[in-house]
Amino acid sequence: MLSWPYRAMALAVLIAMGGMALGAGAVRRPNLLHLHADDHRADGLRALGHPVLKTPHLDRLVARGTTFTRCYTQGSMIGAVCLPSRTMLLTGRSWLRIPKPRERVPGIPPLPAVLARAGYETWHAGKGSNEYQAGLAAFDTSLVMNDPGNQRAGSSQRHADAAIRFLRQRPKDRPFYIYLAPPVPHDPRLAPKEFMDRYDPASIPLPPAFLPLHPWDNGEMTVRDELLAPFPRTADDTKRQLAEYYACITCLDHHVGRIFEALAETGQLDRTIVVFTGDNGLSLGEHGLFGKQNLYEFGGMHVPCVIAGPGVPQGKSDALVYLLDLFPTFCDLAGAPVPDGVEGKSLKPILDGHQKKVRDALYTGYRDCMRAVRDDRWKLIRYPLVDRTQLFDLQNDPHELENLAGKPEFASKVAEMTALLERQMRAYGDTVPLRVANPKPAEWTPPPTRPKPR
Ligand SMILES: [Ca+2]
Repeated sequence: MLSWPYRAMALAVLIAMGGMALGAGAVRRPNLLHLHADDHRADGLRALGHPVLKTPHLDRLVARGTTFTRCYTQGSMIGAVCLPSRTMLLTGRSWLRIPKPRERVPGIPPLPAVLARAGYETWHAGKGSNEYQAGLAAFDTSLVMNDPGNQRAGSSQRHADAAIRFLRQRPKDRPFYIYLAPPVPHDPRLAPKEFMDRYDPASIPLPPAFLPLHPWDNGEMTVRDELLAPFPRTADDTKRQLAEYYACITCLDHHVGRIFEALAETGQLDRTIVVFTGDNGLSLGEHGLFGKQNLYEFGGMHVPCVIAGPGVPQGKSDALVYLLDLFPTFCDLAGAPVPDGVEGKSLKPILDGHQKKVRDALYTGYRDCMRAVRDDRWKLIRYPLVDRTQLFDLQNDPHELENLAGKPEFASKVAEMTALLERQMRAYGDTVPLRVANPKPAEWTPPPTRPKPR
C-alpha cells in the first residue's frame, strides 16, 4: 500500500496519462453519431465556403469541430458511386478490395460489428439501395427507409424522427453508434415548399467551372446522372437544379438541428462525437458535367467531412484523407481494436494534435476511364481511353480551370505526377493501364435526342 504522498503522485500521473491518451475534454467511449448525406458536395455548407447555402445547424458543427477539407471517396467501378463508397466506409477496405454487397471480407467484421463487440448499441436508418447489405445486417437495428411513393420531400424529416425516437428510448447502459444515411440531397431533389421557397433560381450563381459541354469525351458522358440535364447544359436549367439541391440541403440541415436538440434534451450532447460526411460529390454543371462519375475536385469523389464533440479541437485540417479512414477512426474513438486488414488510417492522431497528416498523396479512380492523383498542391487526371491528361495547380487554381499538361514547362511535373499515380495504383492493386494501344478520338458530340436516365 502506497503512503499518502505517493498515492497522490501516482494519481496525478494516472490523470496526466489519461489526458494524454484522450485529449482535453474527451470522454471515455463517447457516443458516435454519423450523419452521412447522399451526393453532398464538399463545399455544400455555408460554413464550408458556399456563398448561397443556408445551413445554420451544420455550420455550428463546423464552428465547434474539425473540418477535413480534403476528404475523398476513393473510386468506383460502376456508375452508382454510392455503393463502393458505402462499402469502403463499413469495411475499411480500398475500392478494388471491397466485397460484394452481401459478402464479408474474411477476417474483418463490418464496422457496426466491431463497435458492438466494444459494447456499443448500433443503430442505422437510411436508404436500402446502393448500400453495403452485409454491413447494414450487422447493426443491432437497421431501418431501411425507402420513400413510400413519391414522398422524397419528407425523407429528411422521417429519418430525423426515427433517430430522435431512438435517442429518447435507447438503452442507457451503453454508448451508441448511429449511422443515419438518408437519400438526401440525392435526386429526385424534392423538399417541402417552405425550403424550396428559400432559393430563387434566378439569383443562384452558376458554379465557377460551369460549361455547356465537357470539352471532350471522358469515357462516361451519357451515364444516368449526366442525362438529368439537357445537352448543351443551360444556365436556366442549371440554376433551377442548384436551387432544388440547396433546398434539400437546407431541409436536411433543419432536421439535423432537431436531432442536435434531442441530443441536448437527453443529456447526451457533451458525450457524443458527431461526424458529418457525404458519400460522394456531384458536379451540377461544373465542367459541363452533372454527375459523380468523374474525378474533378468539385465532381465525383471529394466530400465534406466534419468531426465535432468532446476532445475534438476546433479548426481545419488539410490532411489528405479518405472516407474509409473513418472505420479505424471510429474504432480508435470507441477504444475498439482495429481489425487487421483494414486499409484506412485513423484520423485520431490528427484530432489529438499528434500528427498533421496520414498520407502524402491521394489517388482516385473511376472504372477504366479515369485515374487521378493529388498531393498538397498538384493534381493530375489521366484518361487512358482517349489519351488525355490534365494537370492542375490546385493552390492557384482550386476550380481546375486551366489545364497545364500541354505546356512544355510543366512536362517534368506531368512525368513526376504520373509516376506518383503509378505508385499509388500499385499500392492499391490497381492494374488498369494508363496508356492503351488504340485510344479513341476524344472529340464528342452529344446525342441528338437525350435518352431517358435509367
Ligand atoms: Ca451518393
